[in-house]
Amino acid sequence: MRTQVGIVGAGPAGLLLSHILHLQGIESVVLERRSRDDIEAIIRAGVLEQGTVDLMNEIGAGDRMMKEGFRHKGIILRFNGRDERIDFPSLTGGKSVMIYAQHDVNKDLIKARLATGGDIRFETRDVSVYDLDSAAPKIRCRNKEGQVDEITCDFIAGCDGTQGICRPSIPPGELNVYERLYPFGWFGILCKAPPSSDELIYCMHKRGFVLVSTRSPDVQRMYLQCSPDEKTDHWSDERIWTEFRARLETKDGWAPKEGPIFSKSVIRMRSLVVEPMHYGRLFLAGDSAHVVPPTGAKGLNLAASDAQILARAIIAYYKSNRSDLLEQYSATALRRVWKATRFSWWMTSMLHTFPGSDEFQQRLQSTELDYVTSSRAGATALAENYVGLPID
Ligand code: FAS
Ligand code: PHB
Repeated sequence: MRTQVGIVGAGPAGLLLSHILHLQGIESVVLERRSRDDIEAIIRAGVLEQGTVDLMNEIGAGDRMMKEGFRHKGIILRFNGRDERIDFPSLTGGKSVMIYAQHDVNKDLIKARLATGGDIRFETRDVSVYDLDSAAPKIRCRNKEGQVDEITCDFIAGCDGTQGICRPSIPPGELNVYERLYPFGWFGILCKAPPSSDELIYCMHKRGFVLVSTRSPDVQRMYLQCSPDEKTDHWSDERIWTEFRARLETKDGWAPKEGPIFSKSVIRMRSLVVEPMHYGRLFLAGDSAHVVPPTGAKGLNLAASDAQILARAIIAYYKSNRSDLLEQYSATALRRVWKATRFSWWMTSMLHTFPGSDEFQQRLQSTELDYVTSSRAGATALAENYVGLPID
């Protein structure tokens, strides 16, 4: 069969790209190895930048987000037992963020795609891509009935995440890989409890970082810094709450709202960027091209901005017979990717306790937090990066 754009991966990058193209009358086929239920249940990100919120509304997939999501106008930085708030609207000309879970974003996009005749093939196996440097790149795959399909495309979008097949399909030597591994991970929990705070708390503590986030009025998402190869079954609920209480302690005796924990997972922390983000007629978008530590809440949002930049270039190709935006796609996307990579590295470095860090290092980090929260220039730099930098 033939299509205009073959998309590998039905995560936020692939689904957004497919729907934006559809709204401009451009056809695509999305191939996804997981089931629809899996995609709609995945526990990942939870913060949407202003730009991602606007995009979801522009493409007509934002209604439930606007009803059920939580608009957050700031975050709290906790260090040395005290809280300092960063107010987004006053520092960014009115911008804010939305707390809305990634699996809900996926769910809304899949619904919007299927409601408009979208071709998403779940449980597709053995996907491979080839003839990438030809005018007719191809995807071979096995559908859930076991039949082999071959799809000839004008373009292939590699939206298959960090463990996908698209990036490794680019010949060796064609890509430069920039990577930084962090000597810690995040121990993430979901628990049945009321919110402990009206806004997210990013807490720096010598026992390790903590993030207090949320999902709904009765489901909370929290993370604590742990060793990169931590085992979830070594942590009883009581041990987890003891650690949260110890690290989140404030001078006025603040304590988290506790409740039964129904999900525990360990997230590894790394920064990774590959350049360029395309090879021939294969274009990488989202985690297939870059990974950021979640401290800056950028992963999902970068997938969205890549999809927007790539869609713009593909639309210009079909509508105005222009290929310059396609040629510039990698450079345009990478400018924003590196800014988000720097911000995520900076937040991670400022807020985590590095193994072997001495008193001097800890003083530097709390002084940086003191500067960022007491200087308008410092707070503005954090706020404008957090709510999302504009797309060039
Ligand atoms: P995705 O990984 O979301 O989607 C890629 C899709 O491609 C998947 O559905 C996969 O099944 C499919 N695929 C892969 N290989 C395939 C193949 N061979 N054939 C067909 N389909 C294939 N960010 C945060 O801000 N906060 C968090 O708490 C957070 N937690 C995370 C936890 C984990 C374990 C991971 C991996 C990431 C987390 N992130 C988090 C970052 C996350 O939000 C990503 O940035 C976001 O999912 C990127 O979206 P996509 O690029 O669409 O990739
Ligand atoms: C989340 O809610 O999952 C979340 C929020 C902010 C982050 C990372 C994760 O920086």
